Amino acid sequence: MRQCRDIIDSVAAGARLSAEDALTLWREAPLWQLGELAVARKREISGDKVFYNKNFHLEPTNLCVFNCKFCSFRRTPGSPEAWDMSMEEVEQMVRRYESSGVTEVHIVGGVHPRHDIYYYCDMIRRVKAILPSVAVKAFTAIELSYMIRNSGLSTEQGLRLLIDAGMEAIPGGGAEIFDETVRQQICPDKGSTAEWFDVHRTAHRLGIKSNATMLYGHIEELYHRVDHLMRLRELQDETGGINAFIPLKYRNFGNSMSAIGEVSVVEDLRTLAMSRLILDNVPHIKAYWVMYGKQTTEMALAFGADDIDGTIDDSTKIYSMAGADDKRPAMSVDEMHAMVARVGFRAVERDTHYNEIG
Ligand code: V47
Repeated sequence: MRQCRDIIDSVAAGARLSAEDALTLWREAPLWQLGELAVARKREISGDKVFYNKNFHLEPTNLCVFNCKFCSFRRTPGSPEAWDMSMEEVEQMVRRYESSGVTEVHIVGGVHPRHDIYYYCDMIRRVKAILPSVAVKAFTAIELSYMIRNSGLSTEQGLRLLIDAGMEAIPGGGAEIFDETVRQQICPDKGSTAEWFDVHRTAHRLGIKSNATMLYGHIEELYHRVDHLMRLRELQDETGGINAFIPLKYRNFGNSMSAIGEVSVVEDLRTLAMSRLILDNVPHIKAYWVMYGKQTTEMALAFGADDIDGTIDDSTKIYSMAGADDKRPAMSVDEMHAMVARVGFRAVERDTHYNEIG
């Protein structure tokens, strides 16, 4: 086994990490040194820029056929806290963003038992009819896999229908932890790791870029995180279709794994830095401010993140229901510029495809 010192030297010289070396580095390197290495790597890719966009989320329902143990969002039919928007309600919500300058809508929700792919194509078309220039980044791989199979189609046929309707990118959710034994414990009935990869690989082949996530800080061990990142690095070597990686910290309020607690901020920063270093072929590492809270996000910028997501405008409930600080998450453009400047970087507005705006 190589010494941590030697691994640090080879990473600084630009070498690719093996799984074994990554684990040693993750366990043993001082936090400040991980930050230094990760920021050096970030600077090679995005210089002094930190990206954000003007976006909102659309969460059409919190009914879900799956019952993931970490989820605080799902409700069962008949619950006073359940919602299931009609198409008219979806349109009403989207109309609020006419002339707002938003460039992206992120659509994600529960996996609805009855809606098929034609329903979701109709939803995308209605969104685009109201906001024609806004990019639709829609549905986790698990939602996609379910709606496509539910309609008797192959992954490719299903994705082609959604792309024709106006879907431009796929968000990173549903990845959780790829290791099948851990996945079996935290979300036993959810779509599998193989399904997640099938959807993303097929989308990349069809020219659609996607994000990838990892839910960490619950029952998994460090080697499961390394394995997760290695599987993503392999996919990226094969397709080049991943735009951004987003580590998602397990938040423990209001779900059946609450007793586990939450990992420390230092653990968050180590995870961000190690993600930047292992995923040497993924252009962007996103510190999702809604999940970390604004203060940790600010620190994340000194640990290799080059994206903070967007303005959000109080349109998502997934994290406020799981215990995030901001119960009505929103961040103005001025606030984002000030946050990024405090860390010594430059905030740059981007679109969904990372083209710079303005
Ligand atoms: O897959 C659910 C996670 C994800 C909890 O692609 C939880 O730009 C922590 O993927 N604690 C959905 N995490 C959200 C997501 C996402 C978010 C922002 C940007 C992008 C992007 C993607 O939320 C789920 C799951 O991993 N999640 N419950 C929880 N209690």
